[in-house]
Amino acid sequence: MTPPDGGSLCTTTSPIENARETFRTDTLEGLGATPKRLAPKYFYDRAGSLLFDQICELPEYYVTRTETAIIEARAAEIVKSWGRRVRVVEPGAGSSTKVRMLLEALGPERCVEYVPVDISGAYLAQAASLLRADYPWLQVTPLAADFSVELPVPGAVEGVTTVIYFPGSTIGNFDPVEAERLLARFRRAAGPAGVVVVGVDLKKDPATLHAAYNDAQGVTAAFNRNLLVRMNRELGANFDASAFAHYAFYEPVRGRIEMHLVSLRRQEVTVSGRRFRFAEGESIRTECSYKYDLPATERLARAAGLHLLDAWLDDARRFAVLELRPVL
Ligand code: AVJ
Repeated sequence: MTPPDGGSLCTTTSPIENARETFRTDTLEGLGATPKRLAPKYFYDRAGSLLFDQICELPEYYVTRTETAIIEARAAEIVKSWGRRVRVVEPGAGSSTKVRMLLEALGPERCVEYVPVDISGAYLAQAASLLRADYPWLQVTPLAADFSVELPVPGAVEGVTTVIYFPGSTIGNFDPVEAERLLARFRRAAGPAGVVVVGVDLKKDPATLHAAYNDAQGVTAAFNRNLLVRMNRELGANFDASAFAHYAFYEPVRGRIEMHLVSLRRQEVTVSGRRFRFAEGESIRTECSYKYDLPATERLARAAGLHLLDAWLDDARRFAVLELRPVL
């Protein structure tokens, strides 16, 4: 018998199989589109996450270093207005040292809970146990979810402020419409008395931006090409990674870095049993990384029902940590 919704009778799909199927569907759709594209969230398999950690250490990649320095210098000031009892929720929690500085600034007195949110349950469990070991007083409640789709944070206890902490300029990966939706989702998850803290990379000299995505050691190139390796492994694809060039540039009209993988020859590739043709010089866009100025972040926040309460910048104004609050 066919179920009424026409779906499959087999309902026992593991989260891993589920994630694999979403990767497959998104990839086939993106490679079938003109121009070809892939979603940057798929960079972060195990190898990709390690490569990203390496990117954060590169001399050209000022982003992480700058944001970390801002948080380190201003943590006490940043957490000051968050209320007496605080729950920190971190969508896309990385192996981040940044949130640790905030948790420490809050201390056991004020910090009642930390909720790391990540698609990968395995990753989350590991991150949670590391945090529990370093902060025995901290209640860590991992949440497995794709925050770009939903952020199912349980309602806060009365008297506890929910802070949605979204560092790293990950917001830059979302186009303006998606970024507005994402911030509105954060506002709802934080609740009317909540706080949304976002790290954004700022517009600057294009040569500095260009260098940050074209490092001399080729780590960013390896990070970009790893997506091909991942498709080969997880989707039974047959990409020849050496037949694609890493290409990244700043596009000043939209104010974004674009990363591409450019086919070095005419070729045909099979992904999950489907064939895709590449002309010589044809590209797959793998990432957009939007850069903001402060007025643009204010407009974005407003559109999402938030207002800019405070902003912390480094002296060179390369990066901003924004505190947003719901417009009541
Ligand atoms: C994690 C999205 C902030 O856009 O700078 C780094 C990812 N891509 N180098 C960024 C990235 C290439 C990064 N974000």
